[in-house]
Amino acid sequence: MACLGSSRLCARAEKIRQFHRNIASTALSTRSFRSSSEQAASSTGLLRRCQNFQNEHNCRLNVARVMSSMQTQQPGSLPDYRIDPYQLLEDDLKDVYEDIKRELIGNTTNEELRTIATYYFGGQGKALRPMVAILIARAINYHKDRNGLLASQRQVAMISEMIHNASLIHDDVIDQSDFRRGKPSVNALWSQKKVTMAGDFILAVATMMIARLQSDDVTLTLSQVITDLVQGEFMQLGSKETENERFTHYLTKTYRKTASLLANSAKAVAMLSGADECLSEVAFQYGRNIGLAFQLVDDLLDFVSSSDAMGKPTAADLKLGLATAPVLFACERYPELNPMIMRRFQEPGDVEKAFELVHKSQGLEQTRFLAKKHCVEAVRLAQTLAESPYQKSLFVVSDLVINRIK
Ligand code: GRG
Repeated sequence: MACLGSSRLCARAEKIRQFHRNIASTALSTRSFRSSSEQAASSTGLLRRCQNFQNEHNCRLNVARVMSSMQTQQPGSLPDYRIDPYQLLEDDLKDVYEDIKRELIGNTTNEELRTIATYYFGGQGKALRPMVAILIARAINYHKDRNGLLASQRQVAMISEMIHNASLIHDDVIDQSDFRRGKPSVNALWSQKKVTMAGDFILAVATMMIARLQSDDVTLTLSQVITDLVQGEFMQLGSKETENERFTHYLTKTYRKTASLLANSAKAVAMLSGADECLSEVAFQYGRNIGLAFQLVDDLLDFVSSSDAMGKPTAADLKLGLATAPVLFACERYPELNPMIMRRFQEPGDVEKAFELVHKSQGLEQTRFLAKKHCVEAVRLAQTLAESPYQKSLFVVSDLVINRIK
């Protein structure tokens, strides 16, 4: 796992430095960011809607904003960091999958259930969620003059990956996917009934692990993730009529399906560290911004990455009838996308036409721009923590998210 992360980071060291330079030269001062965002969103006003969304959904962010505004140094002016977060956390992460598998196997004697439930813990994933949870935990512990990682915080990192993989299993059943991570997806190998129950089993074992932590606050925080995931998936089944409603709907869905897990896991480890409300909020907002950026890049990669790199087919979202950020942005330049969005790209030629229009529009650039905005915000929040290798790694994570190719 650490090797995977390391080689990925090595290959991107230059990109990372470039990203810091880009941040410095484009988006970091509020004024220049505003003018750039106006450019990117042009006549559309979509970015303004995104900002409205952010305001509505983040009233609590004000605390973090006040804290971060006390910092004078901007992320763009930071020196380059050549830290590999996966390498830094090598000891913490190396047995995460083995420990998860031990928990799952220890809770059933049914061999087939064991095999299905452990199938996605084979080490092919990026382990983003445990990595971010442990990084935040260590950065916050350091901030509070406490070295090391609590066993309970490492448990949260494991629980986070378990909830993630349970949701992937259910998602693969719903979408009837054939491939994930370059392998046959779980539902391609076993029946839907067995696979769905295996997903439930992972969630149940994760719930036992949450109970063992004996913290009502952590239980509430992590339970919220599961309600968000389900609601996010439900939202994806419906469409909205107007462009305005559609973007708000998309961003709320994105928060619930992807960002909530990172945000609430970060908050849970902060609470276990004894963080007060302000500090827990910094952790939450860091995870939330990283999660939103991650999903925006995911939606972008669906249009530009090869299926080999992604380990699943490209333009998968369009084929599933989903209009993600690149399409929603493109729609402003090419309104003919509207009826296609409403019929969920069901008519012959819809997927191909929508794909072409997205590439002809500024939709991909606008999506990347919005993702960068969230990364910049994540870096700004991380800057409010005491300087440490873990804090610096939180900056690097934002680079990894924006520059990832798979
Ligand atoms: C059973 C908890 C539960 C939920 C049911 C199906 C569903 C409701 C929610 C689906 C949530 C989902 C699959 C969101 C997609 C998030 C996402 C971007 C996944 C890909 O993450 P990566 O690239 O995956 O980090 P790896 O393979 O690296 O682990």
